[in-house]
Amino acid sequence: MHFVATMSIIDLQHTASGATCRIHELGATVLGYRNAAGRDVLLLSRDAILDGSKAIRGGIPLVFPIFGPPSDDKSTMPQHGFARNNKWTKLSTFDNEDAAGAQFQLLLDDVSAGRGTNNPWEGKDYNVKLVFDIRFDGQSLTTALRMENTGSVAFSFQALLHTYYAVDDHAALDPSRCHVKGLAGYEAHDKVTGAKSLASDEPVTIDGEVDRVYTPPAGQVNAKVEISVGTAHPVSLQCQGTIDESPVPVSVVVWNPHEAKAASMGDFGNDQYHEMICVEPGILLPATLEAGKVAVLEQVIRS
Ligand code: TA6
Repeated sequence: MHFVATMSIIDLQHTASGATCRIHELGATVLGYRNAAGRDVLLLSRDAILDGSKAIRGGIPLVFPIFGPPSDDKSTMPQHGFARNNKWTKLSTFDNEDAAGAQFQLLLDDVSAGRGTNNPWEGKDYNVKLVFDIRFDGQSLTTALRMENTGSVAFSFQALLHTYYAVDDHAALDPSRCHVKGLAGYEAHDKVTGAKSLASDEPVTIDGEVDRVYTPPAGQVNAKVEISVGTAHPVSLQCQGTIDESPVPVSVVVWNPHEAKAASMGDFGNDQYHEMICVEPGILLPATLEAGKVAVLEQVIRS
């Protein structure tokens, strides 16, 4: 049993609207956001492990510096990198008329889990400061991951906000009540079948295990999608990414594990594939951050 640092959960309220947000120090993972209408917009697995020993299943896990498994199979860095596997430091919280929120930070020096070996993050060449800003009001939740290359050499990276949306009424597999609009024209890479195709105007629905990376067409940078989540009003998602203040393309991953994969995840309720859809914006195309430069990935969720 490896030592697990004591970690806490921070509960925030936006007094003016009554909206609330809950954040875990592990990975600065947003566990939940309840809007002014009292709806829980995000899904946290009922079996999520919250003792700090494992990345949290649900809410908004932060993915950095890699998305998916390492491209070099000699690297032992875990899937989705180290940002979500380490204790972040809460720098501040706020609650005013307009919004409430918090700021968290993770320095590479404080990364004790998930750096892995046989990869350039193992040594002292790379350095990074991650700052995560959370801001919410009665109808919206904004999360922004700021990555600053504090080292002396450039590094390549991927970054993604792995957001789990709650779907009401167990309706995730009902195409009329759960779907994603706004990905027409993107290139869809289906990680289940390996197929690549041009996404049509048809909404993306959950008809089995769905694990697709949608890459925007040339010239498109920001992502703007609408997510139907059962009986509630659709959620709108806008996301932008910048490197050294210049916009970069934002890809969008849509994932639902469906029955078999849900049953194979010990930290996920076997039936919970009926009550969630992941819509995950990220900087996934090859990206390099020069020494001293800053990248930002920001999503605005309106419900
Ligand atoms: O959401 C896309 C994805 O890469 C899926 O392939 C699936 O692995 C999911 O992330 C969850 O990954 P995790 O490492 O959190 O179990």
